[in-house]
Amino acid sequence: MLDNFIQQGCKPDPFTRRQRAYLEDQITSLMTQACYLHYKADPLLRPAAERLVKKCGEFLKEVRMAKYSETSLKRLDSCHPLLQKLFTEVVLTYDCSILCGFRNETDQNRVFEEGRSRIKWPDSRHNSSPSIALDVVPYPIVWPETAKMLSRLKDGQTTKAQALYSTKDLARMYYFGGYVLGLAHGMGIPLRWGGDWDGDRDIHDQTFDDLPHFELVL
Ligand SMILES: [Ca+2]
Ligand SMILES: [Zn+2]
Repeated sequence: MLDNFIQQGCKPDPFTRRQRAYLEDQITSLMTQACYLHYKADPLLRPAAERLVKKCGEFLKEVRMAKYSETSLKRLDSCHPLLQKLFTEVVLTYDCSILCGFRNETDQNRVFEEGRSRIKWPDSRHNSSPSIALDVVPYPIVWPETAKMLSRLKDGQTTKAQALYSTKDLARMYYFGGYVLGLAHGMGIPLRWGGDWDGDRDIHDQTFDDLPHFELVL
């Protein structure tokens, strides 16, 4: 069964979560066997065992990375290797979508005009290549615009349920921000978040919130 999966390849992400969990189990077991061979068996077998461990490691990485959509992966590819390392790890335990990595001149100046960024090209951390900033949100996404649109449908009256949903969604952003910061700290990756720019754990001391925004402090 595993061979069939390997022959099919894993692009673009044909696995369900259950299949992925199965694959990870199988590969981990293969790696354990290969490690055993490597340390206990005839030295002549060691190169083959080492190759198997390497191949399994690469495949495991690919299977894990496939949890992002192709669009998210493409955006992640435009980012600094440390951001790639961190967010490859994040998605394993917290499903999320990457909205933006590198941003070109047109896009940067557009988000400036729209008030979504305070910075014009080429001064944003999204403007270096590879990008040292990344915008990412927990999955599934509920845009504030969607909540507003729903409320307009009710003659401008936001229902209690909609208001609660919108508030909870904001809470999810803070939950995710804290989670990512904690993981980055554990991995020794210096990270700044748009929900607490000065990193003093106080989220009420800033005038501009950019909750999906994470950047490396280099
Ligand atoms: Ca702060
Ligand atoms: Zn950003």
